[in-house]
Amino acid sequence: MAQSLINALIVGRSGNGKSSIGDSILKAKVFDTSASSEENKSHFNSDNGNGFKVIECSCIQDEEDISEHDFEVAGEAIRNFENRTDVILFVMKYGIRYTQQEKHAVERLRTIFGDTVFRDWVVICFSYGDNFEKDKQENGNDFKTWCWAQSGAVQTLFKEVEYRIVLFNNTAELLESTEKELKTFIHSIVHRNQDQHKELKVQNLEKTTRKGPTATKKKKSLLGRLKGKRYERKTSKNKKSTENKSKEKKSATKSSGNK
Ligand SMILES: Nc1nc2c(ncn2[C@@H]2O[C@H](COP(=O)(O)OP(=O)(O)O)[C@@H](O)[C@H]2O)c(=O)[nH]1
Ligand SMILES: [Mg+2]
Repeated sequence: MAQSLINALIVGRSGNGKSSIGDSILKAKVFDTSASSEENKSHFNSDNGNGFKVIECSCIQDEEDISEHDFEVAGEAIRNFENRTDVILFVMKYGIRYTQQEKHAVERLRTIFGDTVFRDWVVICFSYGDNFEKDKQENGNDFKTWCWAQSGAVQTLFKEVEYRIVLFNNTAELLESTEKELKTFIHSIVHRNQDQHKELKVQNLEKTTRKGPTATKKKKSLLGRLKGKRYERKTSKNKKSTENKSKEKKSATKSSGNK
């Protein structure tokens, strides 16, 4: 670990700032922040020596139904790290409400990597730290205070990640203090997972993307599972959440500037 790069998988909803946080961490403009992409983007910066290899992973899509492709994208990212992922950076955007879509993204990560993924692997990375600074000038609260002050589902999520939460202002150079904080959180994750011999794995689908005589059969069985009973239950739940989503959209357009 000391000599090798930290393998960081960046996930989150499109537009939340994954590419920008990737750039901030690598201290270089390498990701494309102008477009969202279906493909994994892998980068590291050997010049500045800050020790990260970063993959922007597009396994979280806003679509109601999860697809086999989402699992494959996640699996491919992990293989790109030669099956040693150190941390998942789950990107959220400061200044927007914790909407159904955000919850949906959280659930999707659990579906792909397992129920304990947040506790075991995630550091939450907030983008739009510049907006936070503006709010701070008005109310004087620092970021930790803001995190503790949140309630409901987002507070539950914060607890689940044991308050491993880092704020990024991607419009400015990465602060030394931010980098240090991030690395401290990552090291705690890495040490615990090494002690417990844990490896990040894609649920159910691990072997299905491997080429081989059984691959087709396994793919079929996965599709069966996705379309089968267990999945139907999820889908009907999702349908409800879509209804909520549209209700929410309506109310969001009515109220502006909510945090
Ligand atoms: N003001 C501000 N804009 C940001 C910040 N982080 C990302 N953005 C902008 O948010 C948009 C989406 O960011 P991007 O990194 O492409 O998100 P992605 O789709 O998750 O990869 C881009 O226009 C970024 O310039 C930030 O910290 N502050
Ligand atoms: Mg991007």
